[in-house]
Amino acid sequence: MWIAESPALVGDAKLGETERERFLPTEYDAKGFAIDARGVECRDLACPHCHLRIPSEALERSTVYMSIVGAPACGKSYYLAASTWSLRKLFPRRFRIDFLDADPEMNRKIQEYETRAFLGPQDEPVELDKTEVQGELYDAVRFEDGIVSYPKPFVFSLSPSRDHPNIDKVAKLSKLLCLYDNAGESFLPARGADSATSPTTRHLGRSDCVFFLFDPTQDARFRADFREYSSDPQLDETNDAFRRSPARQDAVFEETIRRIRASKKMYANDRFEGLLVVVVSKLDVWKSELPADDIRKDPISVASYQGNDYCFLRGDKINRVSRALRTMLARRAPEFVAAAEGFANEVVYIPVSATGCSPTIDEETKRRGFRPKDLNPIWIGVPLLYALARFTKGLVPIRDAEPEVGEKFGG
Ligand SMILES: Nc1nc2c(ncn2[C@@H]2O[C@H](COP(=O)(O)OP(=O)(O)OP(=O)(O)O)[C@@H](O)[C@H]2O)c(=O)[nH]1
Ligand SMILES: [Mg+2]
Repeated sequence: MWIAESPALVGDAKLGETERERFLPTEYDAKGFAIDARGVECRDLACPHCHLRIPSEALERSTVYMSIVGAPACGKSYYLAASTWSLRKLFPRRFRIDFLDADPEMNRKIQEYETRAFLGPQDEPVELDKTEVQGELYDAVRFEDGIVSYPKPFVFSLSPSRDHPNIDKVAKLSKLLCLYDNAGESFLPARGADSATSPTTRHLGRSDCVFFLFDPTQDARFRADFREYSSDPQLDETNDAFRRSPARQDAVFEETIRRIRASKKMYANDRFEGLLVVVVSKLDVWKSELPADDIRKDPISVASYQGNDYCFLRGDKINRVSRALRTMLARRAPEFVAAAEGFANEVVYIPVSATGCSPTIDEETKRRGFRPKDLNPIWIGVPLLYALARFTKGLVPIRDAEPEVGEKFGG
């Protein structure tokens, strides 16, 4: 459907009286854009089912859905904000990929997260709010049978820049990337956490890739060991200033598997065909568990081809860290590793820190959080880069070694 442009055409049966009118056009201009009942050319599109706005590029490009899953307070919102903020720089600068908001209005909340965490007064601690299960991150749609509350998606458009090595395949390589920031409560095994009237996590059924955020600081077995060398306040058993999940992370993971199985209509012996990335968060707290040299820098190398420098992901470095991280997890949470590998054919373990440092409390103002000037994320873009390298062959190059001099780049 199209969204009327003329200010006189307001009101929609599903979205309410203040929304602009949705309509099926009968008249178009020479470029194929609809003309509304008042003769005004329209630009915006809406879904014919729920009437919510969709980015116009959705008609021309395929969409890759990726789900970010995890218990309350495991670091999902921080992960999302820090990774999109870092990829906005990394994609154009190093990978020659344009990474833009497909619709700035739809991505407003994520821009707010980024601004708040990274661009505010540099010396004052700030904290991102807990994600709520209702409110501005949801759209209410009135159907005949009742009101359904949909989580708002964040949509990014990805396309090779003019100097990308595979620019000749621009139509095939350009994608929309759709992500959601759910509240951890929506993933808990509780009645009503996800339902037909509140389909908060149904994106799981669509996802090609699931990022399960495992936060070791939420597990007493890890906390006990980490306390020996880290003073992060989240490790302190007596400090109740920091939120903790009411459910164990393996229970959240089991519930996630159950929902994916149900919505993808999988049989008991079927395995998940997509990619499961176990993103192990808050790496700044426990980085001494991994070889320092392996995580000091992003696993990205540069190669020269026909006089230009191109960046590519180092699959071998990511796999090496994944193996070390798997060992570290299996020692303390073997049930989680077994469940992950029993569910998906392909599992990769990637450590990240969204902040690079621990939260602090300002002595004077008593404000809690992170000072923007102290933020220094570690490996934060890697899970998304890796997933994109897997799903859009040729957009983000990945290799297991430096290429030979003059070897054709890309592919
Ligand atoms: N040390 C450290 N702490 C972090 C990091 N990321 C997040 N935190 C802490 O973890 C808390 C929870 O992070 P959020 O991103 O809000 O967690 P969430 O998963 O979005 O939580 P819900 O919205 O309740 O589902 C934050 O307030 C931070 O104090 C990190 O990279 N390192
Ligand atoms: Mg959140």
